[in-house]
Amino acid sequence: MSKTVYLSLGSNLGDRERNLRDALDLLAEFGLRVLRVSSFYETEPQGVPDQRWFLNAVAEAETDLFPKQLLARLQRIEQQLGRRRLKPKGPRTIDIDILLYGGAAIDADELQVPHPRLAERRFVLEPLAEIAAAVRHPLFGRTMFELRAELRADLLAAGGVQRERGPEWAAASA
Ligand code: GSY
Repeated sequence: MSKTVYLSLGSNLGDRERNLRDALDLLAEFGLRVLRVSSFYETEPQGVPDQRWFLNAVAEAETDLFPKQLLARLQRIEQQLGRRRLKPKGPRTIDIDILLYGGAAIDADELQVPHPRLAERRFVLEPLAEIAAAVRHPLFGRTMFELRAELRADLLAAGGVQRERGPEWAAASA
């Protein structure tokens, strides 16, 4: 049975916008139906600060793939786009994370869903709340709108996030 999934996409190497758009195109080729895409957000790097800002977005998609199949497809997309990771938490061509897989809670070595840092990442919550405000976190029971509003003040201050391009980019590229 098909599931609704939410994916986080981020890039801070090369042509970041091209990388996000190519990844979104490849999702459709790899067994997902992309239903909605957030605006693109220019975001301050979290973790390792001394690197270029990221371009981040969130996509809502439907898929019949099981979670680990989905993870494997996303990793193939990252490889196809020439993902390079020069150091942990450092610059990367493209990063695609599974944020939510329906209402599932998965705690395996290679895959944790909901994404364990979803509720503390402004670069995730800002685009996620834009397209899925009423969706509830399967473990915390809070909506994405609430989680976005409840982000700790220090994280808000630390994580610069600016809406860069609205969903109209999709029409422009059609
Ligand atoms: O897994 C996410 C990669 N990543 C990002 C990101 O996508 N955006 C921002 N702003 N900071 C990040 N730090 C890491 S690691």
